[in-house]
Amino acid sequence: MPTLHNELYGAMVLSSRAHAKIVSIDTSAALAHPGVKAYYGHKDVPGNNVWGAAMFDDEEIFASEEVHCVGQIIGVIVADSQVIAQEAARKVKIEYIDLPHVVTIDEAIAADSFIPLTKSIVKGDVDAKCAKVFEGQTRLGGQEQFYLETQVVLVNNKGESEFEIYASTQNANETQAVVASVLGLSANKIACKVKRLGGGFGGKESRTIPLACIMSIASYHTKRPVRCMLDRNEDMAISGQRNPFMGKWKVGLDENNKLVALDTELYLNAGWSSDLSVAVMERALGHIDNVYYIPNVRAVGRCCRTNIHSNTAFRGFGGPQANVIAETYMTEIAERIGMSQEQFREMNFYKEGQTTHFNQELKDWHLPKGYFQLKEKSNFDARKAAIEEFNKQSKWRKRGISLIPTKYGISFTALHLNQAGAMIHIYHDGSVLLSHGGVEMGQGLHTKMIQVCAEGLQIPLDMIHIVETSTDKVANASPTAASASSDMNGMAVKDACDQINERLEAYRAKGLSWKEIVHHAYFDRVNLSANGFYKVPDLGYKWGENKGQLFFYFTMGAAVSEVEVDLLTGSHTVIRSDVNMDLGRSINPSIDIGQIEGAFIQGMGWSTTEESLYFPNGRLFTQGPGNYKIPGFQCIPQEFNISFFEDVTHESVKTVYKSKGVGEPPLFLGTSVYFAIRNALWYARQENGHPGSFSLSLPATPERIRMAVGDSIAESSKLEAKQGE
Ligand code: MTE
Ligand code: LUZ
Ligand code: MOS
Repeated sequence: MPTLHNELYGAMVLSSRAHAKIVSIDTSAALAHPGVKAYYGHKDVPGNNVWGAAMFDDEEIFASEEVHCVGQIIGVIVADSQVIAQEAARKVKIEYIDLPHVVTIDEAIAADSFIPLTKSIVKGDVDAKCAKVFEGQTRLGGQEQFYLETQVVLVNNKGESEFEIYASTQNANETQAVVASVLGLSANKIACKVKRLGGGFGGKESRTIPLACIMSIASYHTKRPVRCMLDRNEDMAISGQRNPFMGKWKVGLDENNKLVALDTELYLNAGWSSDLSVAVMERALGHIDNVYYIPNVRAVGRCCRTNIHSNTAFRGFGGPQANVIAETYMTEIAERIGMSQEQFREMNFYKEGQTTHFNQELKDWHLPKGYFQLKEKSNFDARKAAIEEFNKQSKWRKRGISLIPTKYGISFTALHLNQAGAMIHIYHDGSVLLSHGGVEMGQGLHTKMIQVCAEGLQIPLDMIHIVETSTDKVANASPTAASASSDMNGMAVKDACDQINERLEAYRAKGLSWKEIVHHAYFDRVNLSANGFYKVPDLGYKWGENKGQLFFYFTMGAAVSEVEVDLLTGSHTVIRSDVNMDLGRSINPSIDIGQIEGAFIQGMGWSTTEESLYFPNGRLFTQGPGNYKIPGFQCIPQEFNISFFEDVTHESVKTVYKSKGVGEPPLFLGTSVYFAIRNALWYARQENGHPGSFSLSLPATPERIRMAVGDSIAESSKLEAKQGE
């Protein structure tokens, strides 16, 4: 956006300590810097200095007495330009007294440092009799969202206590609400507007809000527009990442190797504040079964409070983390009982009509069908045999293959968020201005909403325009998240179309063109605007009671990946990946294929090359693209095939045009690359005298792969790799 008249820039003053008492703040040198207008801290907050993204208000906008992580915001320097503001911000001198801190999940457990809300799902009796019992532990790391556009906010103080906020947020409504609270104003004075995002991936579901509040405070006091766009290092250090997880599991089988019981404790690293972490844990608990029927389950989830940036939503939101833990216990148990991976999975698949551990009946359960379609299409059995042959011939290069399924529950686990609104204005020339509650972040939501509107009003796509998402067009919108935005906003758009169609019915009956209809209706004084609304029906899960529906439906799919691993360097190449998914009746297959590809690559990056590391003092080590490796072009599978389930019904799916949410569900399937790498390592270990099962923490970086080969070189240089949490 072009610079506004009189615009200022805000640069944050950040904590350099993981946990400390603030003794003094000296801003004199910073304020003496030419071009600097002001410094604002916690004493300058006109309203409430405390907020929270979900269940707890446990975050200060500006740290007052104590800091809880490196990068926590203490104050803001406002200046004429970005360079001046950043330079001056570095001149603010802060004295601290250090306090004890924890960085990892293990340290938090040892220090008993948890967010005080433990969630659990219990069904049946986990102490039921089992023929065999297996135990293990799975660890997986965080992930930086790495949207191309970093967090950015521009606040315009319009006078008369009115503020306009342009923010890179997936959550305009909550931005409006929290800014109002922080400024001590009512929500009707604050408008938050979003044109589009250069990617969000969950990282802008809540973590843009503090930035919006701070720029609003600066704009409030200076009475001028204030902007801030984090640079990449700042963004990575302070705006939070995917929650790392650790899962302890104990799994019981009957004498025929059917799953009988799962007893599991999940831990996530929340960082310094609760943010969305408890909701992430709820979703994780609901995905710990993946696609397997387990009659007796006890799943307990605890969120560790640590002294790192506050971790947050990232595409999948705890679902992929739980699915990884599930597929790890499936993989390791298959190895321990000496059964083929595929056979052990297939015999434990849910069947139509069975209920999950959260007591939801599976309807239109086509996972087994789609899985077998993929197995056949990808020529799985023949390729597996060919890999065995290849591996017999090749000592230092091994190939591996995996076939990994998933199901993903669509709905916000927080009931109230499952609502959406839309607004349609038809102008006298027949053109339509469409607004809905969702944000466009590259996922194609606006395109789909225009399609729904065009279908609803029976007019061409090019007569409809969406300008932006704005809290003054659609109020109380939920975040654009949980892959539910097409479903929910689509229904709200359809509702608005239905209202208008009812009013225009008489004109349509006359066989008039659209322009004529609108023209006549206008002169007859017919209301040509409509406000659509939708609430997702049937939901209402009760935690603790384990009753009521948690998800509206499930999106499901499976992936096959084949890799070749260089055992000497630990590097790998993805030879081929195939994905087969059930997306109902897709509104836009091109967009959906793009979503599957993008999510898959992100899941692949998370489970292979992307590793967040911290110094023991709590500072993020992997703070830029130089030492945090997202997938590049050469990482993409050399052959990459996407398809949809064939020949399946969607009787129970009550969404708009029976389409299904797609944004997050395929992400987990990217870990099929990790499981293929693990499979290649299994062959290597057999040869190197380490038959049987083994654990491989995620991500499978070259270092971890190399050390897992089990050859004499690796054995003689064994150093425990530091965990990614
Ligand atoms: N695709 C692109 N290109 N950019 C994004 O930021 N975010 C993902 C997914 N696909 C994202 C994306 C996430 S985290 C979610 S929840 C969904 O899109 C949200 O949009 P939807 O509800 O319209 O699917
Ligand atoms: N956000 C949220 C989400 O607040 N609740 C959810 O259940 C959710 N699920 C996926 C992604 N974001
Ligand atoms: Mo997506 S993690 O629900 O923004």
